[in-house]
Amino acid sequence: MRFQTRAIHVGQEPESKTGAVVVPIFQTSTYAQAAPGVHKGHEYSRTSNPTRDALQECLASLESARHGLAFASGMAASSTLLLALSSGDHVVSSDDVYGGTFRVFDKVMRRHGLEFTQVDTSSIDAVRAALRPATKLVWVESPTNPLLGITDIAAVATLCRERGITLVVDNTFMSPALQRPLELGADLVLHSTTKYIGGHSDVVGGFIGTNSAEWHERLKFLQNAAGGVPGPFDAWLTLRGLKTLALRMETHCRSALQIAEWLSTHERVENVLYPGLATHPGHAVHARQASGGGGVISFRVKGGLDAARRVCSATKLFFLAESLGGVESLIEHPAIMTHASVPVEQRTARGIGDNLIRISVGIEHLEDLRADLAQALAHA
Ligand code: P1T
Repeated sequence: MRFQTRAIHVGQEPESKTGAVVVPIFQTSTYAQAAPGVHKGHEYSRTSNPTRDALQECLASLESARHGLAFASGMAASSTLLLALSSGDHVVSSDDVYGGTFRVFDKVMRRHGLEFTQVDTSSIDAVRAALRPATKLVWVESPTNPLLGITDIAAVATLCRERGITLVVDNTFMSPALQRPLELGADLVLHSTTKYIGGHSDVVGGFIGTNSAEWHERLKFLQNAAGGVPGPFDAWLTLRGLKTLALRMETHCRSALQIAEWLSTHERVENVLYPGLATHPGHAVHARQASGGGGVISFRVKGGLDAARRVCSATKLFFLAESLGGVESLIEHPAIMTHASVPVEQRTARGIGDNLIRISVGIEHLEDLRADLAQALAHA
């Protein structure tokens, strides 16, 4: 079955008792047993729930993964993965990652003895140079949040395989409709399903997929032991979102490319970061490993913080809000909003300056979106 068909059918057989064609919301915390230990496959909903099972099976299939685990949020997925490491283990990650990911590295896991080195993973030499005997995990976002940097996933996967290191790719910005890291050699694929997968800005969730039975068993144990699971209704909303993922991504990509091209010629714009543009330094690698530029664009306005603040406050259709990947367009200021947890010196060194704006291009009509940005940029 092709991707679009699997999105609608895998894990979603009509319900056996009634024939309901939509997986029901099994809103239950526990399951009756016939005798102690004798049950129908479910004991307690932290451990497993049929609605969550359907989501895990379907999303695993879309990521070309044999196994999938759903979590209460993207950060719950990330934290659970990090719990698989031990004190003294070392992690190499992209230097540009979601602010919350940086925060859990720096402010939480470091206290528990994990060590982190952040490098520009678009350079394979930089990744190689950062590896240590204690390196257990390489953590890549491609494209990165918020600067849309691109990493050659297959090249990093080869390096990791040679050294026996696990590679995890946070695929949130692409979704499996555009990029499937396991097919490129990654060991684990991670998502904030809050974004494109849920797709409607009405649910928070996370996911990890893998083809390694060993990693799956470790993470499944930790999913239950640490308990960061999604409720049945959240799993159901996410599964509903998946059904239209491929359709939505086509529009996100088409509109974002047009807006990125238009912004590149705008007099109030200093530069545009979008991997779908031929001028992006990672464009060739991105085009090889993904089938579209996605819906997120970052750009720098001329005039500094005040100008950026005015633009962000002036859009009407682009809501000023954190997050991305929903049907509605969003605009945000990374330095003040999503990446405030990154110390200012690090932000500045990486290029997350006060004039950087990030937009998530939704599926509204392109001309309405362009007109909204045009009137907002007039305030810059
Ligand atoms: O918000 P949550 O579902 O916990 O997911 C965290 C997360 C993980 N990975 C990436 C690449 C992300 O972008 C996020 C969340 N990001 C935002 C909320 C944001 O506005 O960038």
